[in-house]
Amino acid sequence: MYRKVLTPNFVSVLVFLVIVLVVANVSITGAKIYEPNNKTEAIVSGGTITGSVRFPEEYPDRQKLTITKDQAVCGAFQYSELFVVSEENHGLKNVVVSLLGAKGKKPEAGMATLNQKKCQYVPHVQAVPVGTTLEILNNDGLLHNVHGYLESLDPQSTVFNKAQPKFLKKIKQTLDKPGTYYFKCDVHSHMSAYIAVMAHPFYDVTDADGRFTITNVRPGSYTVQAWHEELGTLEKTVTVTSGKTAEITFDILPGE
Ligand SMILES: [Cu+2]
Repeated sequence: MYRKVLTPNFVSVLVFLVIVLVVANVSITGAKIYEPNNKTEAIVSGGTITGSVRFPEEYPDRQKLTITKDQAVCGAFQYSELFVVSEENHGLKNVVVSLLGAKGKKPEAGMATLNQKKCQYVPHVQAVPVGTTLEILNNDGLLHNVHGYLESLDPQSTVFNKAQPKFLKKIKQTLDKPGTYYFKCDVHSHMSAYIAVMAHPFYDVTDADGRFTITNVRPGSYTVQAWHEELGTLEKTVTVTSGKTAEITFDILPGE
């Protein structure tokens, strides 16, 4: 039987397959734009997009939130995280910056934390890969109620709603859909947080100077979106070149 299988026909099919594989490999190699042209050249990676979100003119003051409940733990007031603006460069913190329609290796999901500290969610804004397991912590020694929504605070957008009494230090929740999750505490109405859940790795959240950096972007033209909880979205287009850094600034003008 074995001899019969190894007929000239079988051998020619085998040779044909080997040729196909060799040709396919050559064309795949040819399509890899990040490969160096020769061995002395460094491997060229994608490009970088960096920049800031800022108020070029007037900017809002940091608001004070009056607290009416559990003041022994939470205090009488808190500074709002809504508009945290750098006095140095007028940069705006807590803005999610991402590439629209970007395709890339799906980021690996891991763990993230949303802490409840003195009746405040920490951090106020974060961005994580889709599938991330969120650990919601409660070390305040009092009752919170974590209410999670997707994309809006419409009651119909509820994705989970969990009471967290003082003895329940940790709740786990998987963020399994891309989009922006909104968090409110149903016990303390001033508490809010946002988590942008991403299906690609091209995003960042602005720091205290309003700055962001997105790395390893495949060369090409993109729309970059900046999202802020109150201001909504701003968009800019950018062209990314291999190994280079493109700089963009989102100016928030009066009325925006
Ligand atoms: Cu609460």
